[in-house]
Amino acid sequence: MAHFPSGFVWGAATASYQIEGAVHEGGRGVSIWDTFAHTPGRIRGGDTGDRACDHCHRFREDVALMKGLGLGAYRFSVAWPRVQPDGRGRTNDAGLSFYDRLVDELLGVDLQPWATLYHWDLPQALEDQGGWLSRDIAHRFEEYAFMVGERLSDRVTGFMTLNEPYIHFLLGYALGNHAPGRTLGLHAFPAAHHQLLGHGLAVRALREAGAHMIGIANNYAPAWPAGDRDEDLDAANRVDAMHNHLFTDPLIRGEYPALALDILQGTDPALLEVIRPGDLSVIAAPLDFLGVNYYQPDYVRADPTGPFGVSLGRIPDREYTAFGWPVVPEGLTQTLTGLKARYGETCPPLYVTESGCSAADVIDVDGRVRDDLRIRYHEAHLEAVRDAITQGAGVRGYFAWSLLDNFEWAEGYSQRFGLVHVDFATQVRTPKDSYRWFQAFLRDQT
Ligand code: GBH
Repeated sequence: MAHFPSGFVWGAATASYQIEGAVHEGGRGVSIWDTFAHTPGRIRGGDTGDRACDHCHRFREDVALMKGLGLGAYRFSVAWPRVQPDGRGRTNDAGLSFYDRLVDELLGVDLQPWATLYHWDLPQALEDQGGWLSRDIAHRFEEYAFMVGERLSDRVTGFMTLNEPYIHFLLGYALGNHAPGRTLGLHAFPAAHHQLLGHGLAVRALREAGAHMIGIANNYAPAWPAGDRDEDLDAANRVDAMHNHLFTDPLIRGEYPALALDILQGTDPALLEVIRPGDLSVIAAPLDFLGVNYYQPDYVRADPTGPFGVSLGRIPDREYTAFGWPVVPEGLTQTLTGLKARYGETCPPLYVTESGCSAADVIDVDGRVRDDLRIRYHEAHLEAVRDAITQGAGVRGYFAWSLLDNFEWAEGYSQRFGLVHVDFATQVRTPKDSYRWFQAFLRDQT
């Protein structure tokens, strides 16, 4: 495979609740994911993140694994309840110290730390006060962002405010398959707006705290109509508005997409009252980069019974991951060039902040972990990134999801996304074939 531009950032990504464990240690508060995972019936197999990859105790080993792979960067998330157990007021110094040690360990071996402030593990105390449905939370997030920024901005390369506000809004507040498990349908819109408002306030707070490279990690999916009926084309436009544009137009253009406003207005005109004068200029705080998490296109059919009048289907005739998601690398090219086309000169530099797949591992008698699907997956998606660069989308980095097999939310430990296999009973880490492949690929890049 041809070479990537020099200075291209190569990394792996993880998230706090998915790997850290140590949920009762170091003064950490309870998060909505602790509550949700301990509610019977929510997570496959009754799994929880109580121990996960025990990363809090094993982070040195995990950093060494990344170094061994040849990566130059690591995207992790900070657990809000570890740093501020009640989501307001008191800082928990032991929690901040953990991230201090992690960052120093990374710098010690020349890995750039990239920190996400919020990857869905809200302090339960804030959920009890309305969570992201309540406007106050945006200010709580601002305060928390400043706290983390003050402590880490002298050493962290890139900050991301939120991870995938769309997925958090949709699965957490509209459909309920993620924490906090609310099923409000489009009446969950305040959770979208308040995340965006919190993002804008946090960008400002991080800058005041000395951060210089600030972005967000959004989930993107090109909307593909499943048929050529006009209804399906309309349905695809609605999904594009609600999934992609709703969480990006405000950041870059300072306005909500008209189609999304129509859809919300049609659901309940009162929903738009959460947007107050001045909010959009806060939300549009200048960004240094835009993080792109990509998995697959939305394959859309008109369906009056579904949210925003659509249902999502499965793209036919593809290779499928262990999750059943189709492998569609050209959707990543389309996403990256689409962002550049929509926002033009105002499009911030792009980083792929997540890309990866779940694959059933085949473990040989000698302990070798074969995951050919994952190798094909990353190979094809890297080629897709190169195509986007050739077509003029400024892409500056690629973070594989994920470093380790981990707690895959509602699927518990049943879906494995890691370049490194984790035996959850013993916590033994074993680099998979994809790890070796990536290592060879990176060696070839220099
Ligand atoms: C990311 O979310 C998360 O940031 C990360 O924490 C997580 O572990 C990782 O992805 C893997 O899941 O085929 O119709 O069911 C990704 C959000 C939502 C993207 C579901 C793919 C599939 C839709 N994903 N979507 S469907």
